[in-house]
Amino acid sequence: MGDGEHTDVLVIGAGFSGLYALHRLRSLGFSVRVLEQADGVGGTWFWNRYPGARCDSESYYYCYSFDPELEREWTWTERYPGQEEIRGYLEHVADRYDLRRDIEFGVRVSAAAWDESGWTVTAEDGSSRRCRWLVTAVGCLSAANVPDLPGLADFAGEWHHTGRWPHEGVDVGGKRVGVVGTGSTGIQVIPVLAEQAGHLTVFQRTPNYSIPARNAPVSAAETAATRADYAAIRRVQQASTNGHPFVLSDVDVLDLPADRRRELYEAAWERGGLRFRAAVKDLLTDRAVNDDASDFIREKIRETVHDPATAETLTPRDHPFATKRPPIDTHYFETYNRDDVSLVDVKADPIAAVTPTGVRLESGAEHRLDVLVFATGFDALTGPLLGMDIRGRDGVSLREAWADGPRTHLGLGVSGFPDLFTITGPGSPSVLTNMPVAIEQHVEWTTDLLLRLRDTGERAEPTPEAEEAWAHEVVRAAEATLLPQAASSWYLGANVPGKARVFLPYAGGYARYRDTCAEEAAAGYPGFALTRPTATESPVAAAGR
Ligand code: NA7
Repeated sequence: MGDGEHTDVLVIGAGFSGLYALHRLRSLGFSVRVLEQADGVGGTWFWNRYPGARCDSESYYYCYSFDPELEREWTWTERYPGQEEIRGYLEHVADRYDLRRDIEFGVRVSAAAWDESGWTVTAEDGSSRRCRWLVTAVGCLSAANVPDLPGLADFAGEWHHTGRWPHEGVDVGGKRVGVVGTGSTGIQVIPVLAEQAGHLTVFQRTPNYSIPARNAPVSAAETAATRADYAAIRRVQQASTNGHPFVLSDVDVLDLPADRRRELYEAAWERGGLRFRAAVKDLLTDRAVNDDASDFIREKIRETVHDPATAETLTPRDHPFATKRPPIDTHYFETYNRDDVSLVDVKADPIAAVTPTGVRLESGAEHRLDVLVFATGFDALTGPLLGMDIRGRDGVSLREAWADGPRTHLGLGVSGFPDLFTITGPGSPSVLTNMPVAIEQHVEWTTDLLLRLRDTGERAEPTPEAEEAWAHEVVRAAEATLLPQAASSWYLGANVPGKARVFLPYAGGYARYRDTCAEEAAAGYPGFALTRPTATESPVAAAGR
């Protein structure tokens, strides 16, 4: 294994996507190697080890569905799986399907270049490998976004991005800790750090909505009921917009009398989590409905947070609920009632610099800190791909091709980059869905196409016309919702300075997307140019099998 090796397929990344791609491709007789920069499997769940890291999807459906035996043998312990439990699950999957023998750990891919005979993939250590088909399984939220703050290098304390949390943990006991960011991650980490730190200061730029998660242990009876019902649960997921097994409400909330509407919201608040969204019909398409639901959450913030000024600072008013990824929490708003927690509004008074002793705001106010935590998110969807120098036909780089924002066909392929497949790429529903559902569909669709290519000897490359049409569909789908109204959303690339403002995921819904992909396959892949290499070219596949 290693330098100079040659396989049918190289997969980059050993998270949910890479593991399933390896399993399925190998089962179909392809030679496959997975290159993973980390020392273990898990992808996002390998790196995000910050205190409180937990999935917002519920455990019984945040998992693979491809093998009923796997569903029967794995037992989840909590309603929402914590980071360690998810990593344990993926390690179990790696062992159960004997995947590790085809994974090289500690190999960080820096470049990939296509020529007429296939792909050459180069790692940071200088080693290179060849393949016919290149599959990126690099995740959507894996390129950490650390703000470029002057003085950070001279900070005398320690600082960490939540997505690169030290494996040995961080001792914050009794220390002055600052957290920048109040997205899903900040909302998870803040209550836990508040319990441990001497004093916690939260630097908030944009206030966020959050729904109580209502995490709890899963009882044996619940596990048994889920197992008995799994086939039906999976059917609901497959027919859904977001890959969650929730049946969306058909009640028009604005037609309800005030007391009934209140009851509906209160019941959804009590159930908690992402199910809150499902309780409100047309939440993401009807602004009046959304305003009403948003008002309810704003009221809950006022009820929960004792100090009215702090409550007001925490109250989101700049975007409709759920137009940014809606966080769910355990005692997030309650945390601001602690004497040892303070909130700083860095929209009103932005961070000017990090000093050796803490953070200085533009007003000159100083906050002394021992530990600074950046819960500042990710260069989403495009970041992990553009972090590698991927070059297609005529040496054109993906960075050049995507200078004005990413363009793909179905999120899975890019014109000018033959035989490259981007699992959960930009333009796929990925982050708008419960990820394992999207991942299984992407992997199965891609591997089906690879089977055809293996049989025919063809190359596959999206046509510019198909890419253009899909770009329009991505825009149309987003504009049919309220999602683009959140100006500071990472869905739009707005969180990364200089990033093109393009709506990144496909908002048309998982079920619709899956049907579109199925139609593409049934019609013989009209969105792809399927070409046979000329006699003078020597496809890697011929040598590789
Ligand atoms: P998010 O959702 O991108 O949140 C990042 C937070 O950090 C958000 O509150 C940002 O404010 C804030 N931020 C980012 N840069 C800065 C700077 N320079 N100064 C102050 N505040 C800043 O990332 P998460 O990790 O929480 O969640 C990512 C996804 O992971 C999540 O949506 C789930 O899908 C799982 P902003 O809102 O941009 O004003």
